[in-house]
Formats: sequence, C-alpha cells, structure tokens
Amino acid sequence: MAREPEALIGVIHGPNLNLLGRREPEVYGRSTLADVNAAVSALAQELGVAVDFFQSNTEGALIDHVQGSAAVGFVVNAGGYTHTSVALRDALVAVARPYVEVHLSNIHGRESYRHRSLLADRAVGVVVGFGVDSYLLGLRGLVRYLREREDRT
Ligand code: CA2
Repeated sequence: MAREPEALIGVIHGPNLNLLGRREPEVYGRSTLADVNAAVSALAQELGVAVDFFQSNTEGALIDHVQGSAAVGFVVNAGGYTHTSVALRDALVAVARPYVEVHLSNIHGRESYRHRSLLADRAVGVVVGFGVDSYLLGLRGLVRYLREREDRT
C-alpha cells in the first residue's frame, strides 16, 4: 500500500458511539468520539495514511457508507450491530476490503450476547478491551497488513 496520504482508511463507528465520554464512563472511558478521532488522525499521520470517519446510529446508513467508500480498508467498531447485523457483515464482505474489528470494552468479559461477533471471522484481526487504544492498535495492524500484502504482489 502506498505510503502517500492517498491511501485512505475508513474508520466506522456504529450506534451510540456518539455518546462516548458522556455516559457509562466506567465501561467506555472518558474520551469522547472527537477525542478518539483525533487520536486516530494523529497516528494516521505518523503512519502516512489518510483516514475518514463515519458514525451512524442507523444500520442502513452504515451499509450505504461501506458500499460507497473509497477506502482501501476499514477499522470498524460496529457497536451493538457487531452482535446482530448480518447485513453489515454482508456489506463488508461484499466490498472485499480488509477490515479490523475493534471494541473499546472486552466484549468477551461482558454479557454472553456480546460474545458473538458476526464480523470477526472475516476480519484480518480483532482488538478488544483497550479503550481508545483498540482503535490505534487496529489501525497499526491494518496498515501493516495492507503494506505486507502489497509487498507480496
Ligand atoms: O466495546 C465496544 O466498543 C462496543 O462495541 C460498544 C457498544 C456495545 O454494544 C458493544 O457490545 C461493544 C456500545 C456502544 C455504546 O456506547 C456508549 C457510550 C457511552 C454511553 C452509552 C453507550
């Protein structure tokens, strides 16, 4: 993958993540979504990639975004849709761009209905439980994956 900023990574935030920092800080921390995006932007600059951000509380809007995106790969926190949305999974698989699934919390240490992810088996990697750092680790992993894939071709 090119090291120029044209290589675009899409960062996708699912439902309720717009509330970050305002509710349930004991579970999700005190950072707001703007803080998360600022940290991801700073790392993207360091890594030499461009990022765009999309948050929606609506399943169809997330799917339309995935279908219409010019990104070469995605960092996805699908929120509650992680556990329920066959349609979002289908969209990610259909566009055939590598993605990393990330979660602020450790979904495996929470309610059993959060243990299952409909996205994980097609992801290049999954990062859970590190708060904002889950996004940063996910971005690092995705960029490395894309660059190693390009080096092989
Ligand atoms: O840990 C994560 O990142 C989650 O994707 C967050 C989702 C949850 O449904 C997943 O199981 C795990 C929930 C996002 C809701 O975020 C809020 C933030 C502040 C206050 C209320 C909800």
